[in-house]
This record gives sequence, C-alpha cells and structure tokens, in this order.
Amino acid sequence: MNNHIAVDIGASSGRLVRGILQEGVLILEELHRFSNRFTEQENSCFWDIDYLFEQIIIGLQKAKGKGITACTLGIDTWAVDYVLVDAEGNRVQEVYAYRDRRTDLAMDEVAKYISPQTIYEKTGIQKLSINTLYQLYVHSKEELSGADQILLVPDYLYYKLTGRKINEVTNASTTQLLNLDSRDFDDELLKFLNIKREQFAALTEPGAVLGPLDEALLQTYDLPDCQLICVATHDTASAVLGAPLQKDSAYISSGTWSLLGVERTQPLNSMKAMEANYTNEWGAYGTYRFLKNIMGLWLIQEVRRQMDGRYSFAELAELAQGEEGFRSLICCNDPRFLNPVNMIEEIRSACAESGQPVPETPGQLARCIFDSLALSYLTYLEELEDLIDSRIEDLQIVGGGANNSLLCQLTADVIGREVKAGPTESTALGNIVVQMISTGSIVDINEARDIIGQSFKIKSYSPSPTAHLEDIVSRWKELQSSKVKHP
Ligand code: ADP
Ligand code: LRH
Repeated sequence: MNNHIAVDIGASSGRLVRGILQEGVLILEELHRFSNRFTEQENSCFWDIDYLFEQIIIGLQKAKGKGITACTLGIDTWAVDYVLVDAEGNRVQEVYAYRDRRTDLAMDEVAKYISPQTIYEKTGIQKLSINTLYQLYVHSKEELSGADQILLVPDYLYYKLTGRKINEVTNASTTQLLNLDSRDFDDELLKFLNIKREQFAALTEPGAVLGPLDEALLQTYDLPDCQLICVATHDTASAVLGAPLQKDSAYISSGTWSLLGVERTQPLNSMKAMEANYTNEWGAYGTYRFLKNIMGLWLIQEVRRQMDGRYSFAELAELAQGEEGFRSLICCNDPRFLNPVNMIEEIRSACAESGQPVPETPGQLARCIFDSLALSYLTYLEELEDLIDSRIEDLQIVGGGANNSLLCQLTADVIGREVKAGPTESTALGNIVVQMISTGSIVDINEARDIIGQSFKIKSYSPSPTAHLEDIVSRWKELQSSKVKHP
C-alpha cells in the first residue's frame, strides 16, 4: 500500500496529510487543515475533543473524495493532556488543556510528599506545571478513581477510530509517570495519585499495527479502507523523527512551543540536568529527546489573537523585520507568559517593569518576541552543550517556525552558527515514515531521514555580523539573572 495519511494536530492547528513514496522521493499532499485552540469556560481551559474527532472524519472523507480508497493512518497530537473513559468507553469529562491554571500550585504541593529529585531520578522528565502528573494530582479524586481508563489525547482518538485502547510510549513518557528503569508506569507515583496500573492500558510502541476502522464508522461515513498504525503519537517525537538530523546537530521543533535539544540513545538524568530542567522524553526506536521547553511561538500566536487576527504570521514577521532590533527583551520562559489574560499587556508590563522601552506597535511587539526567542535559544544551546559535554555544530529548525526567515536569521546571528530550516511539516513526516517502516517500504529511521533530506528543500542561514552583539548578550544575561531563575 502506498497511501499513508498522518493526522497531525498541534495546539494551534491540525491537518491530514497524505505521504507517498515515488522513486525514492517522499511527496506530501495536504488533504485537510483546521484551526485549533482551547476554549475558556468559567475560568477553566478545555479542548474541544469532539470537534477534533469530527475534523479527522472530514479529512478522511476528503481523502476518499480524492480517490484514496485504502491507506494506513497514524495520529499525533500535543502531549500531556488526557481523557478519562468509563467502563462503557464513554468520555467522562471535558478535556482540560494544559494551560489551565488549576496546576499553578501543584508542583509545590507534590514536592511536600515526593521530592523533585526522586521524581527526576525515576522519570528523567523536566518539572513543568503542565505535566500530566500535576494535572492528575489536582483532578477530582472521585472522577479519577471512577475512571476505567486514562488515555492521552491521541490514544483516545485512536480508540474512537478503532475501539482499541492503548497508551503509546512516546506520549506516555510526558505524563512524568514512566520509570526509566522498569520502562513502565512507576508504582510509587501511581500509588501517590491513587491510580491503579489497570487504569492505564498496555504501553504500545510506535510501529504497532492497530487494525481497521471501527465497523460502525464505516457504516456511517464514506471513508477509505484504513489500517491504523501506532506512530510516535507525541507531536514532538514525530517532529524529531521527521528532521533530517546530522550527527552533531541539535534541533528546535518550532511551533506553539520551541523544543530545543538533541537525540540520544541514553537518558541523562543527572542532578545537573535536573537543576537545568532538561527533560528525557522517550522517542521511537530506542531514542530519548534530551530537550528544554521554551515558550515558543505561543507568544506571537497570542499577540496575533489579541489583534483579532488582523495580521498573518508572515505579515507580523515582515513588520518585525522593519523594526529596530534588540530594543526590548522579555524572559520568554517566565511563567507569566504561560497563559496571561492579555499577552500584549503582559509583554508591555514586563518591559516597563525592567526599565526597557515599551513595545507599542505590532511590529515592535513581534520584534521583541523574536529577538527574545533567539536569545533564549543561545542561552539554552550553550547550557545544552555544557550538559552533554559536546559542541553542537549546527541547529536544525523544523515545524511551522521554520517559515519565519527573520527568526531563523536572528537565531543564526545570535548563536553564531549555521541554522538549517525545514521541513516545516516534519511532524507529519515523522508520523508517515513510522507507517512506512511498519509496512516495510522503508527499512529504518536512518533511511527515512535520508529520504526526507533528499525530498525537501532545507534552507540554510549563515550567521551575519550583528552590531554590539556582546552588549546585547550581556544585557540579556543581566535581565535573566535579575529574575528568579526561570524553567
Ligand atoms: P503547532 O503544531 O504547535 O500548532 P506549527 O508547527 O503548526 O505549530 O507552527 C505554527 C507556527 O508557525 C505559527 O504560530 C507561526 O508562528 C509559524 N508560522 C507558520 N507559517 C508562518 C509564516 N508563513 N511566516 C511566519 N511564521 C509562520
Ligand atoms: C508541542 C508539545 C510539547 C509539549 C507541549 C504540551 O506541541 O507537545 O512537546 O511539552 O506541547
């Protein structure tokens, strides 16, 4: 079978993409695209999971309309969020979005019972308030103990399509509940949360064949004959699989978040790594992603939303290009930016409080964000090199952010190294190549990355001189150290 469809749903948009392999070249075709964002209801943040499921069905109907009668299908989404399902298989709650403020105090609360050090030694996962561990800690005890199954978002979507319940490993690792030694859910952490092991399904590896679409769906809708394949269901895991990395390169998966890190075959959960708050998320094919979450393009997404979407992302980047560089800077990872009521006002307040010019225009706001992101990449890249004790030769930026030439160039200038940008759809690609490996049309991930490297245009950005860079970097470091150390 030469039709492979990726369902790739990020926090800001989703798409169904068909991949086919033609004479060694991987060709992508977008079948359907839709927007995504959590909604706020009575001070809580929820995803509209039924809408997302409907979009998958619409995308598959479009595929059939284009003459695709048979295909394999894989699903990836953002991580950490979960769906509780009862014994009849019904969803029992609205799906909380990880930016919901209910976990604001949860890390400190949990630390009273289990030390962050113990959790990190067990799991290797960075301390972030969004992690499933903290979300489950604050979840209604009654609802949680009554749940038959705890599925992460892509697990739930697979379940709705096939009737099979799995917990896929790459995403399960982001719960901060998997033990690096036993390679299963950690008994002590489950006990602490009052969760029974049976409430999670069997851990499933990318590549497993899950079977056809549920018969009832086929009766109701005109859909292709799909074989569902378990892919790396965490979007970042798929994005890194779909990045044509060289031996010494680091990556930034640049979308709603910027995930900056390296691929390793061993976790690195030393105390130094814990203090720097780097994570070891599980990857497909025996890999770990040693990385740091950086607030990312969420900052510009929210600024754009506050301006009622009057400007496209490309227009905002163009406006930023015309502005004075490094005029005002913000500490991107400050929790104040995780889910502020009004991102524009939050950025302006942060600049005013630190005695910098207040960005007024859309261009100035965008420039402040891109300059600050580029400087964050420098800080965390240097920290990463120190942790892995190895020089990083170049940086591969994948995801939607690879479209932002200004940010890519600023990054190259600030880090003083080559930046390679693309593919922008690396997540869908990572999803598709796991399907191809599982069905035998590609041998392994090395071959997959070679094919991706040859099939997609990768743009190179060489560092260009920036006036007063040293002064800018020292101003940046001063700003960072004037605050409590950010994650
Ligand atoms: P996610 O998967 O987290 O939803 P994506 O990988 O789809 O995110 O990336 C979306 C981001 O990519 C947008 O928020 C935007 O900042 C950036 N982006 C996409 N297209 C462009 C463009 N043409 N110019 C500048 N930025 C872009
Ligand atoms: C990126 C991402 C990231 C997680 C966050 C929840 O979409 O999956 O890897 O930390 O969203």
